[in-house]
Amino acid sequence: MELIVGNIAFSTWSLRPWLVLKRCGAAFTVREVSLYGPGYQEQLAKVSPSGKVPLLKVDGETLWDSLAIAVWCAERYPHARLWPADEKARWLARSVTCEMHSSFMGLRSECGMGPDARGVIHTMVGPDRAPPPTGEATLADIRRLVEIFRDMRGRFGARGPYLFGEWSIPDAFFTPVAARFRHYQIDLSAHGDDGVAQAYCDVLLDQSEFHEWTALASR
Ligand SMILES: N[C@@H](CCC(=O)N[C@@H](CS)C(=O)NCC(=O)O)C(=O)O
Repeated sequence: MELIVGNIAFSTWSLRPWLVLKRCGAAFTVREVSLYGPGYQEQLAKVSPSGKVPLLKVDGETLWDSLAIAVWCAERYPHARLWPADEKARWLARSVTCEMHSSFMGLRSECGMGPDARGVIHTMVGPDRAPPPTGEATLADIRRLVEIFRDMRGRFGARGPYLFGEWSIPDAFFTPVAARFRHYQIDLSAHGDDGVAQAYCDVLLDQSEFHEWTALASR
């Protein structure tokens, strides 16, 4: 099984299924393709039916889209309990995962990862930092994320440090957000946080798997 990812330093979509596969204990190799530079799209088109990464090559098929790969993992590795055991928590875990997958365009565009218009490369993993965002759409996205983190941790967090207590797929989807918040020096207390959302982000950034991903990026 092979996971094809974009640049490990900044491909936020790629980090998600990589974290999920790690939590499954799955044996897989990683192939990194570049998402910038001359001719990169032609190279990408040779491996990717959608022209995007991540992709999972398994059982003679190529699966694409980070959410589809996460759902596939939950089916293939039921022992990994990738969705919360509690029924209501599971419904809401899917809701927040899908919201993360389909929304937050303000944050994504103003706090981009990868090369910006000036050629500066923003990464999830390095010590470099960028100025905080000011756009209204971005600030609304940050407030919504803080609200999700506080709400779910408050309701379901008693069993552990992750969003629904024990680790589940939403944690993979929110890890790149935590890295974006760190890189763009976003002070969550200025956006409705009482400390719960920041503590959750700190847990995500301190996952041993995220440290492993960071080490892969600096190889
Ligand atoms: N919804 C897709 C989005 C994938 C996506 O946008 N991937 C970016 C990389 S982080 C990409 O491949 N971009 C191609 C490009 O930059 O040309 C998913 O979840 O996998």
